[in-house]
Amino acid sequence: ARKKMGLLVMAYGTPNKEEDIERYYTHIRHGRRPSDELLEDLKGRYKAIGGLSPLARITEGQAEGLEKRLNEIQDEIEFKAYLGLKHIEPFVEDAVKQMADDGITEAVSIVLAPHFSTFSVKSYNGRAQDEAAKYGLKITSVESWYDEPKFIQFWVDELKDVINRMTAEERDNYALIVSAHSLPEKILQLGDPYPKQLEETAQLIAEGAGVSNYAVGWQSAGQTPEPWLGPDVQDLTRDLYEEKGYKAFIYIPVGFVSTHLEVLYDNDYECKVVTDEIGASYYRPAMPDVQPAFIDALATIVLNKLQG
Ligand code: FEC
Repeated sequence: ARKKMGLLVMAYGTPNKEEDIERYYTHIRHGRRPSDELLEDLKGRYKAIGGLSPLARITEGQAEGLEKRLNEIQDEIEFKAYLGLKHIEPFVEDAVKQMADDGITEAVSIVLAPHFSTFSVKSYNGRAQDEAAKYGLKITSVESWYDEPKFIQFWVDELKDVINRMTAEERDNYALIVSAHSLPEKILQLGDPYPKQLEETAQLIAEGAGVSNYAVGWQSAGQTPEPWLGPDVQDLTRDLYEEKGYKAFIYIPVGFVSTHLEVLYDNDYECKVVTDEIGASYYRPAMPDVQPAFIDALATIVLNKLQG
């Protein structure tokens, strides 16, 4: 018989209904309730993308798809997926407890975000390990997977598709902007690998697609007075345009893997406001979501972790 193993899939989470927005935002802010103004602003952004985010459905599809793919490509282990979210139910802790209740003693975990940071992946993994320790459950955690060749190839193929769709004039004169969620600049003093991993991801994708005109930027920075990693993707677009007069911009928000608020609003709305203003075309390839090539990349990452 196949050996049973838990597959803990962790992701950010999103409000499931409008009434969830306040407590979700409060959780993101470590328990500090947002001001009415900040809350209204966030509600307005969800409204602008059609009410709520498609993230919940996509995350579930990714977890299901990954479980299915893993059980398809090998026959030693039977994986059972559990979804654990950072900021809403089912929380990471809920998922770990459920695994223990189901009699699982060994699990592998992966965060649906490619780059390691003390603020992101480390906190997901820490919460999972703390909870697992209560039940003597052993979890092997993937730490980062941005450089998995199948993942890079996924974006190379998407990028080439977009370039093929461009007009000849745009193809001669465009820039690629590769971005991730900004974090407070203080991570740099902690020696956090996050910025370097983003830089490396951008380089691998650009090289793979034969693109030399690319830049790395940051997006979706928080609303706090402390400095955040920059340049912001909107400012970067303007600066690149002023320097080179590009006719088109391609955005790859590679720090994310789903079509959610930060992509639908911060890229497809906010960056497009800038490209419209300067008269350049806006391109944003499809996100990985539940595309088979992406799910296969995730399965490879999980198996390599267990074999390594
Ligand atoms: O509903 C959706 O579609 C939600 C999508 C969503 C994703 C996401 C990913 C990341 N975040 C990261 C860090 C921060 C830091 C703050 C912060 C704030 C927000 C707010 C919303 C939000 N994030 Fe998020 N994030 C998503 C949504 N995030 C909403 C609150 C309003 C705002 O600031 O825009 C700042 C907290 C503070 O104020 O102190 C820091 C990182 C990721 C990517 C890695 C991951 O997915 O875990 C890093 C998706």
